[in-house]
Amino acid sequence: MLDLGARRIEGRINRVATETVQTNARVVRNVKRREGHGLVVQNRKQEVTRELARHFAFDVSVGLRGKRKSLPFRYLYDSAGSKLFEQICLQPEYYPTRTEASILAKFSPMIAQLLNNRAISVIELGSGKSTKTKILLEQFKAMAKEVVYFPIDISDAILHETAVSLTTELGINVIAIPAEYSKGIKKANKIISKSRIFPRKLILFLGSSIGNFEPREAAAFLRMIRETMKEGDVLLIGFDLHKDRRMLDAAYNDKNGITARFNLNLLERINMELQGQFDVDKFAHIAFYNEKLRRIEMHLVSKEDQNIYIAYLDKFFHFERGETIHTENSYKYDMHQIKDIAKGSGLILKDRFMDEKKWFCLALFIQDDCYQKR
Ligand code: AVJ
Repeated sequence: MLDLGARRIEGRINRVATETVQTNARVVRNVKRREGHGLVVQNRKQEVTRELARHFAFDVSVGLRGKRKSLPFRYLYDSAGSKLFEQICLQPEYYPTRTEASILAKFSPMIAQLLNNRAISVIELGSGKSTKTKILLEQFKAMAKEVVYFPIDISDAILHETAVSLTTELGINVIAIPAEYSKGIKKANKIISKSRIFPRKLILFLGSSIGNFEPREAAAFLRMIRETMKEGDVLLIGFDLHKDRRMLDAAYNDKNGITARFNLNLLERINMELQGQFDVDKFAHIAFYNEKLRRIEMHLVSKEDQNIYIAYLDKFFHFERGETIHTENSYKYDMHQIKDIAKGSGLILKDRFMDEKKWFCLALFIQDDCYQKR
C-alpha cells in the first residue's frame, strides 16, 4: 500500500521535474536506485548567481556608506556562514536549537495529529540541515503519513547535502528549492498546485528565524505566507522568548568564539566575492541584548581608524575606531506579541508548545477566514 503510494508520488514528482524543474539528474537517479524515492534539486541558473553578486555589491555599497553602517543579515548565510551557524547551534550557550528540538520531540505526535490528512506537503523556510525537522518527518512516517518535503534555503550547498541525506535516510520525497523565503514559498506552491502533490500543507519556519525581522516586517511576512495558505493548512513558527539578559548575551557570545567567526565571515565574503581588502583582525564581534527594543544586536566593530578598498565597487570605505557595522538583529517575543502578530496577519493562534522553562515557543497558526472576507 505504502509502496504503491510512493510509486505514485514518484511518478508525479517526475512529471513535475520534467515539466517545471531543472533536475539534477545524476542525484535523482542515484537516490532512486537506492531507495525508490524521488529527489529533485532545483538548480540556480548562472544568470541568477551573477545577479546575486550585483545585489550583494549594491547592498554593500549602500550599507557601508556614511555613518550607522549596516548590512542585511541574509548575507551572513553563504556556505561558510551556514556551516558556522550549524556549529553555533551545538554550542552549550546557544539554547534555542536544543530547546526547540526538545519541544518538537515532546509534541510532534500532537502536531502530527492536528494534521488529519494522510498525505501532506511540508514546506520549510530556511531549512538549513533540517535536523529538527527530521523529528517531525519521522513522526509522520511512524503514523504512515505520506509526505513530500520542500526545503527552501539560500545556501545551495547545505540544501543539497540535506536533501540527499533525507531522501536516503528517511526514504521521503524531497523537492529542494534554493531561494529566498518568498520566492521559494511561491515556487513550492506553484509545484503543489500544478502537480496536486499534496494540496494539504504544513509550513515550517523554525529556529526563531522570524526574530531576524523588524516586528513590522515580521507581520508583513506572515501576511505573505497567509496568502499562500488554504483552509486546513497549518503554519508552525519557532519564537525565541524574552528572558534574563545574561542568558541572552551568553548565547550570542559563545566561549569558543564560533559566533564571532560567523559574524566576521561576512567581511571574508566581501573580500572573496567583491574583491574587498578587509583585514579581518582589525574588526571584532560584539553582540548584546538591547532591552528596550527586545532584540539581540550583532555588530562588527572597527578596532582602529581605517580605509578599506573594495575593488568590485572601486571605492574606499572609511571606518573610525569604535564604529560598527550592524549585521543582525534577533528579536525576542512574549505571548502577547505572538498573539498580536497573528491578529495583524490574518492568522489564528491555534496552539502553542513550550519547554518547561518557557525559553522557547512553537506557535501553531491557521488562517483566519473572517480576515479574508474583510
Ligand atoms: C538563525 C536568526 C535564528 O538569531 O539566534 C545565532 C542567528 N546569529 N547567533 C538567531 C544567530 C548569531 C539565529 N537565527
